Amino acid sequence: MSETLFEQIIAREIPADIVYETDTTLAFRDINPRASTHVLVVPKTRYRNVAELAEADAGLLADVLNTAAKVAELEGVADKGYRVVFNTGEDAGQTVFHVHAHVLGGGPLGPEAR
Ligand code: DGP
Repeated sequence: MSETLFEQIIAREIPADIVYETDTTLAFRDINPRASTHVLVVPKTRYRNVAELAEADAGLLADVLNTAAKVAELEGVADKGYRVVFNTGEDAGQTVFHVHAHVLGGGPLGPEAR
């Protein structure tokens, strides 16, 4: 598998606005935000999509979801509501093939916030 830019962000080879980190996950702001809170959560180990991650390492998927919940708390959107989205495959609009959760919130969310 060739490297994606998320491996470079994890390795600090390219800059990102990092909001939270654990031993196994990294959370950073999306470069093209589609909601006032729009943070990406990635596992530090690469899987192409959430299906591959779920099959290979359910514990790591739980880490990603727990980090998403922590980000929602830190961003102040946990109480009013937020969305966690895994675009999976080209038809869903997945452009970076290192699994990532979009955490979206900060106001009523329309279909553009995915
Ligand atoms: P998806 O379409 O689900 O594969 O989402 C990929 C997201 O990654 C997209 O919303 C834009 C974001 N993105 C692309 N390049 C960069 C980058 O260099 N830095 C950051 N922070 N986000 C990026």
